[in-house]
Amino acid sequence: INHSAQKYQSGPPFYGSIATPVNPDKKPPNLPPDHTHQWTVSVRGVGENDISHFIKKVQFKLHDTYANPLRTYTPVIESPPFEVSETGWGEFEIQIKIFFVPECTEKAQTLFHFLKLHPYIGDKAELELSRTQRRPVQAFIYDEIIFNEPTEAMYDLLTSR
Ligand code: SLL
Repeated sequence: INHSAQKYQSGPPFYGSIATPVNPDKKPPNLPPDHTHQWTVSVRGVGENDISHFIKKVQFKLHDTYANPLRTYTPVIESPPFEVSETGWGEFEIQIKIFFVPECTEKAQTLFHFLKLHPYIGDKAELELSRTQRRPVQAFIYDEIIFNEPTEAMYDLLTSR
């Protein structure tokens, strides 16, 4: 039994989005006419670092303009990364709420990600190239989840991988 753990920092979750302008010559069949981009928002561990063993579920809350804006992913059913792929026309903030397994007595934690569809490129020629080549626009960041005084069951779970 390990009583020494005051704090446990998990491997960083890595989350964000990648968006690609729709190619007008290869439009997906059911694409609404005003949808200009395809995108995916995801949350995952970094490299070997699995985060799914202490996650019960992940909820992504999309903008209200989407049908069923709340999308839920459960590790026991779906395998990681937890992600949502959609099409759309606009940028907005996505709420990513992470619920932990019952061993962990922590409350759910919420991350916020601003879905980025358009590149921030100052140089006009570069911006034009990015558009004409339909380059993907990525916005990912690392965060950390810190468990203060984890329960013993949780500590065992976290350190068993
Ligand atoms: C705003 N930032 O504040 C914008 C909202 C919402 C984008 C952007 C929905 C697609 C659909 C979509 O792309 N929403 O029709 O399903 O006004």
